[in-house]
Amino acid sequence: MKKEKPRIKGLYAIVDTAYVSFGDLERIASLIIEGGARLLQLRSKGSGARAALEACRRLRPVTARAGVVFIVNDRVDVAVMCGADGVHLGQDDIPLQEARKLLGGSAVIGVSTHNVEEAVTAEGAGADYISFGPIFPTRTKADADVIKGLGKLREIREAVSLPIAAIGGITEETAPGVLESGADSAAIISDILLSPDIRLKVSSIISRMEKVS
Ligand code: TZP
Ligand code: MG
Repeated sequence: MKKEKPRIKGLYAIVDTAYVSFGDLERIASLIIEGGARLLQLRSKGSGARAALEACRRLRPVTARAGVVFIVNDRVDVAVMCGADGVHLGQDDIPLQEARKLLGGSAVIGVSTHNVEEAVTAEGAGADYISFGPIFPTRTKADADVIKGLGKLREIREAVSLPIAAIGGITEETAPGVLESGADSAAIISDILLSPDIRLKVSSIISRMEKVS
């Protein structure tokens, strides 16, 4: 029987090597998974393809054992080589259609969007989900677009029907409001990775999100 494609929904945890050293990736990913996350992305900006591949090859078994969807940021080549479930593409990365040819129809492909036009284009091109943000101010992404707020998120919700992962400055406290404004998922980096108790933080975020979804 054909495996159903995972749908992007709930907490989308991102492990970012700006906050986690390469040697600590598996331990942190395991805590996030123990906290209940079902979606995990590796984001390793500027690390070099070889280090990213090595990191993904270590994280793939950790996520696979737990049945957690594993998505690689930016790099289609690394996603193919490590057998990830999918890739997340920025507006300047390889076009979605090309990524689809390399990864196949069953891969989950997400695209970063910042306005209605990009969201509609990504949907038309066959994205499985879009991210939209930054919703709130963030210190994680230096070159982040202007802050969108929840009002713009509602506009995106009106414009497309594919799953939306809101991103940027989202915390345990603000994640429920993001869902109430039309997002299917909240992508979170620093509120998780800077927490002194990552497992508890993840489970608290999830239980708050479950109350509104
Ligand atoms: N894209 C838009 S904002 C952002 C990315 C990758 C950073 C989100 O990180 P944080 O720490 O959850 O604000
Ligand atoms: Mg990118």
